[in-house]
Amino acid sequence: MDQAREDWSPHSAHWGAFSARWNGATLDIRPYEEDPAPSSILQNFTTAMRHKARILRPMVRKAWLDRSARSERTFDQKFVACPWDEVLDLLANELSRIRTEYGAAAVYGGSYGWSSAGRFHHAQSQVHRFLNMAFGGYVRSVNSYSAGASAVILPHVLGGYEDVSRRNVTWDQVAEHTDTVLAFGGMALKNSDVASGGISRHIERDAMQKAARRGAVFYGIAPLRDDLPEEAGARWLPIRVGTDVALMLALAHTLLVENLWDSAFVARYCTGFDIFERYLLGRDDNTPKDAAWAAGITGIPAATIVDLARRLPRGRTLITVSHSLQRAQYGEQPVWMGAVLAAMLGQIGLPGGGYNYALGALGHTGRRFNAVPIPTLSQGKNGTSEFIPVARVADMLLNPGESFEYNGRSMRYPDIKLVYWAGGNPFHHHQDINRLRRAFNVPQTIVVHESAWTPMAKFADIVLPATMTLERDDIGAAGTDPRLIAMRRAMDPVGEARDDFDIFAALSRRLGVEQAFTEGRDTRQWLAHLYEPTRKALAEAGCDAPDFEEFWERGELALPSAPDDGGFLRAFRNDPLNNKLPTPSGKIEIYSKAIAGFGYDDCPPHPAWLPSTEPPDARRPLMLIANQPATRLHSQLDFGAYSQSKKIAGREPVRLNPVDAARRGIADGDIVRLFNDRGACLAAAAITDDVMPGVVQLSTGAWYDPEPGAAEHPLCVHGNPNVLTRDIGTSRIAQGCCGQVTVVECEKYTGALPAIHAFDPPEQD
Ligand code: PGD
Repeated sequence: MDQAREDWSPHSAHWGAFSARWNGATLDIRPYEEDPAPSSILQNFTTAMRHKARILRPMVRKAWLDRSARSERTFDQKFVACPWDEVLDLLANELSRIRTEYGAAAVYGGSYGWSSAGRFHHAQSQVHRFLNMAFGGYVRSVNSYSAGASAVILPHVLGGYEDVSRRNVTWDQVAEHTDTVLAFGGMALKNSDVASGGISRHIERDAMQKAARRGAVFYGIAPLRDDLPEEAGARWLPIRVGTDVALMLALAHTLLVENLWDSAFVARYCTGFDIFERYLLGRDDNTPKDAAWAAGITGIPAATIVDLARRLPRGRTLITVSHSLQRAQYGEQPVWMGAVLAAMLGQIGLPGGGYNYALGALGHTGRRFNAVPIPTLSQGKNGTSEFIPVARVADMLLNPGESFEYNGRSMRYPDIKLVYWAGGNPFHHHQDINRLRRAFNVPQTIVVHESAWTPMAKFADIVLPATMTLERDDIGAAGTDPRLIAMRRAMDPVGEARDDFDIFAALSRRLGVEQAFTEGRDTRQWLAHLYEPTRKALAEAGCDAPDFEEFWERGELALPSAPDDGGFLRAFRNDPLNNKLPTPSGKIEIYSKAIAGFGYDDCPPHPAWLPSTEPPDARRPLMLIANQPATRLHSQLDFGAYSQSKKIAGREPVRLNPVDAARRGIADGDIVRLFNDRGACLAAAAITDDVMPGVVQLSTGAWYDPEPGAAEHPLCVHGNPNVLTRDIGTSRIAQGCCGQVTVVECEKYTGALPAIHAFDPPEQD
């Protein structure tokens, strides 16, 4: 056991800056003192560092080593420990074989995942850099599981994604100017607790409270009451899952027919309203999208919709649409329609008004950008042009050579022989895990760097133990956070764990590209090198700009913020002729000729109501919301103290309404089985009227724990909702992930309770 330490080490995680000190048994955590609302997720670190789930040494799947007898990968096969030198030789040979036999386009290095906050030991950047230098490239992925649909549709409609979500309305503007916030999908604090690269101050709670005290009214349009924090004093409008577009259309319809819309704004700044207007009024389909029509779809009374519409033009109104709405089939539609509704209100570009897609989705949004660059590791040049939209990974592996559509292009899936993953957990993040398991049985070899025995590590062939963030030095920084943090190592690496960088440096040596990969620098020299552009920019701006050693000694550095100028939407509003939007028309596209040209019936050329092709029915009557967890980031540190403290008898809680619970004879704390045609999992019932009737909510991130045995659809005994979700693209335009919602049934589990093995290491030979 490591010796207790006296010193506190400054550090940072995606969920906040903090200091840490090893007390000989656990880690003491002290949140960053200037943070007004530190995240409880920090407490996961306390017990995590020496947990049994940590990977202690390199391991190789026995069945993979014994190639002649290679069987299907399963989660209960044995692993063999392998010394570092041997495993690196083995892997270097395997990489060379794949490159010689199949070329770089046979390697999937998409390796999606959040990994840890440091800007140098960022696992995804490291693996991409390595594959570019050592392999001539790899098949990459584009977009994210967070914003798969919006990242594609928003550039068509408003000419950008970053500028609409991050460089737009700030929390200061909301606190000062906004009168009404219409939050589709809410703005839950558990989401803004997190910002990739780190965050020194969580400001959202106080900003919402300040606005509410000034008289601003927040409407939480969501199936869950707590999608907005108590401090917002919100009016909750429970809405049937996946029907927000119908409500938005009805609001637009009322604005139009009661002449409450800003026709001058639409005429000056938008294109295509006339075509959309025909749809809204039902000129061609005899279905006016009015409040009565929407009431039948959304479950919100028509009078409530009309009253809400009448309120919107009074005062400063901000429309927000959360990521969750677009992580569903046809997820492009609410993102587009939110912009159209805001355009009809004519406030886009005004302080605290208009449209801010995904405000509050992360701690990056609603803030000013830094006026200086932050450290970034160059990933080199990818010599392979092939890519997939990130959530199509199982499709790709299962269907090599098959064609698919993406954003107006017809493309083909590559034939993948080797998968290299570092810093992500697809058996947490991907949909329809039973299908994913089949897909990950296709490649010849799977390599994973991990710090813990996640299900992805247990499904790999070669598993290399990576250090956890607190076991190495790094720099924490985000483009919208005013602090650069010296992330000092707080303890020694567990077992034989190595930094991802050191693993890739050793592999590069074997492959003859060490100099290209390391550029002759060790970690400390890299940190100083990456720090330099920030220091230089600070000096040029006349700010405090210490050299690297001094910054490291101090532990943090203040970064100046750029002005709160409203971004390109404000500039466009102020001068639309000289500051055209980067759309084909230079305006807000209510109708898109480009999208019309794609001819996709699952993404028409103006926003429209497209009902899900898998609605609830008598067999699967409940809508499951599989949202982001409040007790951890995704699946990271699910074995940590805070995440564990919120489980019920070790299983993930599923929240359901008392009406649905009573109908099924389920009591608080009962173990229940959630199921549909794709799979089943156990979870523990938490009964609450914060969840509307007809809805159950099970957050993502409980590590997949299949009951042992050969079943094709094994029961996950721990509570991973992705055994239930649908693995389809949002539409042909974006092919985003649809993990947020699915139909299920829920019953009290009466069988013998299977033990939870999610955090046990695999058996060793
Ligand atoms: P994490 O749990 O953050 O999930 O998916 P993602 O794969 O990012 O996984 C990160 C992994 O990196 C962890 O296993 C951690 O141990 C490992 N790691 C951390 N630091 C290091 C390091 O330094 N080196 C190495 N080698 N490994 C490291 C998140 C994804 O899930 C996202 S972003 C979203 S938005 C989606 N959300 C949903 C959803 O809402 N609903 C469903 N059903 N599904 C989703 N999936 C998506």
